[in-house]
Amino acid sequence: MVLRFLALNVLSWLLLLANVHAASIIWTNTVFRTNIESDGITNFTDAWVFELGTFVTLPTDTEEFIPTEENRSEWAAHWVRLDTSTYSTVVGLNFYTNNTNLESNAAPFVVGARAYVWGYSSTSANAEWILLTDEDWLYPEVIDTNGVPSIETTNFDLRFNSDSIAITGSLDPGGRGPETEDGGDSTAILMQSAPSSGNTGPGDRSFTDWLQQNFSLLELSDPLISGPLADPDGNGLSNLIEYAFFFDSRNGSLTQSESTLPNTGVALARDSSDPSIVNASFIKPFNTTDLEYTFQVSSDAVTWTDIDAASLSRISISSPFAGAETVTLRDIKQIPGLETVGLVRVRVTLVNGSATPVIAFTP
Ligand SMILES: [Ca+2]
Repeated sequence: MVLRFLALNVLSWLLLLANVHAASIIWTNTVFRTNIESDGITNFTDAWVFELGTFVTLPTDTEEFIPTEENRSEWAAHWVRLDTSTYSTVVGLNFYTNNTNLESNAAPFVVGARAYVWGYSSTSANAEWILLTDEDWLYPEVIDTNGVPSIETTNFDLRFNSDSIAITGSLDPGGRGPETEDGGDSTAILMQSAPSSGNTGPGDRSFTDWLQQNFSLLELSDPLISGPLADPDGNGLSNLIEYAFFFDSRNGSLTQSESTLPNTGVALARDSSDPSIVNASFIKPFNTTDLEYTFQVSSDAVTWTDIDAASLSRISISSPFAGAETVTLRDIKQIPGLETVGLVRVRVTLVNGSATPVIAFTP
């Protein structure tokens, strides 16, 4: 036991050393409480997703953007996410939680910017939301500790008996908090969500939302910078591809799917249960409103065809992390022409109303 403890300690220090320029933020809600949807009956399920972020004022706004119940149709376009947590009902914990490292105070996560937690049901037909904040939830300063590990942690805790507020939805709707020293009333409801009334949610993103969050007003007016097929960061990936596959628009690096998404967008991998089977997969945002994805195959890199109807049944979708979907085409060697050698790519079509659809391909 002693050895194990020491080993873990060394590991923690290594982790801290690797993050000397980061501020650690732990965000969570009080556990073992009840959280319900607006009908007063349905408990939050594991399909609930919580995002930590902040709201930005866009170049097109005439005044500072502050989220209110009245302007909720505009929230999604102004939202910038820092971290995501799925909600867990395991053993009745009933909580969201994550520990994220803020790497810099670059906008919008400047010192003192207000943090918000936006929770939503990702499955409910009449989607439910709760938007939480607290006057103490302010983004901390990221300090360069000059090689000395920083162990300072900022906590954004959602509790009874605090200054936290729900901008939509409500906290302690039954008035049965605050908590007492013996744990209080364990049946007290901490969070109750509200119907989102068909508004665009944080997971529902359009190409326009993505552009507004990544480009200035001047850049938005220049199609050579912000057009769907433009490549302002020169990484060989168009804006459309970067939007469709979770790339960062500015430095060509990958964003939150970094550990699992290859640079090409499509990954070929042997099946975990049967190494003779080769699967093709890609990761996409789970709730974009204006994209169509189609697998295409080729045996010679010249002629590309959409996968046949028989192959469509071998597509499966899973969730690698909150807000994302992995789309897998299983056993590509079963596709005619690909028995021994072949290539797979994904065609992405941007469908935005009356405009002509824009098409891009993964490399
Ligand atoms: Ca690019």
